[in-house]
Amino acid sequence: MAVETEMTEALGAAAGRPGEAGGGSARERQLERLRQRAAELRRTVFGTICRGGGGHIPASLSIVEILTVLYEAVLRVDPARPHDPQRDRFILSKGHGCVALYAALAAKGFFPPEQLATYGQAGTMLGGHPDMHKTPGVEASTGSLGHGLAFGAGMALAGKLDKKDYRVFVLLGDGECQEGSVWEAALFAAQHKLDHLTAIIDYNQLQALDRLEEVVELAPLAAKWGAFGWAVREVDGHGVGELMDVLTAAPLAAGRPTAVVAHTIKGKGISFMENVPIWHYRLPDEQERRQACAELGMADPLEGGP
Ligand SMILES: Cc1ncc(C[n+]2csc(CCOP(=O)(O)OP(=O)(O)O)c2C)c(N)n1
Ligand SMILES: [Mg+2]
Repeated sequence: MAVETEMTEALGAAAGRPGEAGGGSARERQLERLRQRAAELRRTVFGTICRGGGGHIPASLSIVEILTVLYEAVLRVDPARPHDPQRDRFILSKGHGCVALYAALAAKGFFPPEQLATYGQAGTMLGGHPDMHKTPGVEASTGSLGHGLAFGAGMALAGKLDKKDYRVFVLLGDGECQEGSVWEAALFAAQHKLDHLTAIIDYNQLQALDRLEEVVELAPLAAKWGAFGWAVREVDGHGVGELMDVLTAAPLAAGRPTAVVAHTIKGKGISFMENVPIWHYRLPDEQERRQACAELGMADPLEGGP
């Protein structure tokens, strides 16, 4: 199966085994392919939101590499069998970043990429937040922050009780980690030794229209997950090699859930949006759109671009 081949290659490359993966150069080729896929995803996100007439551009751009690595090199999922009981599960707990998820699911083959053009239109299956009852490949309906980790912990517990070896990955926002329900789920997962559960935290230091430190500071965030009994690793959330290494290695410790604190930049890839809170839910005007397109290397989506 293609997914397994990619997994084997990823693991072999991560371990630097010559022969199996062709050594460092095979790894570098794979990383370059992932970078290109991430760049494509970024363009798709921007084009889809501009055409759809609204959405969370910076929140989606923040998680592009994480989703690319997950869907291209980590998750054992098969679009032909979306309900396979053995499949890995992915939950986008920060549901407002859904356009990046839709783009990743379309690229993986869960639905035709042409469906992305329906985003923002009446009756679309691709709403402003993910809906598991409408969109193939979406495992949990999210958007109300603070619930994805509990969903994921339940799935991981079910897998453990059923003696299945699927893994569950949950992507959370850092502002979302101010919700008490996140920490209840974290306690629960550690208590039940859910080592098939991995939380990835999009640590971009912004929450909607403000900075974390101005609202409720979370630092030291990695230490907090550690104190809750999780095995923790901090990575560059835009570094595909680091992401692939840690996500293919999970669980990092037997009997403990894994937390990956991913340092990211909200709005990554569009210079005037990077780290600028006002862009949380805002569309660029014509001049801004042209500049963004030039930076992303794409044609203007309102004039026929991707
Ligand atoms: C329970 C709940 N409260 C408030 C909101 C409104 N809201 C949408 S996005 C967002 C910011 C969340 O911050 P973070 O998790 O850091 O996501 P980022 O802004 O970095 O994408 C908020 C408060 C929500 N969706 N759900
Ligand atoms: Mg944030």
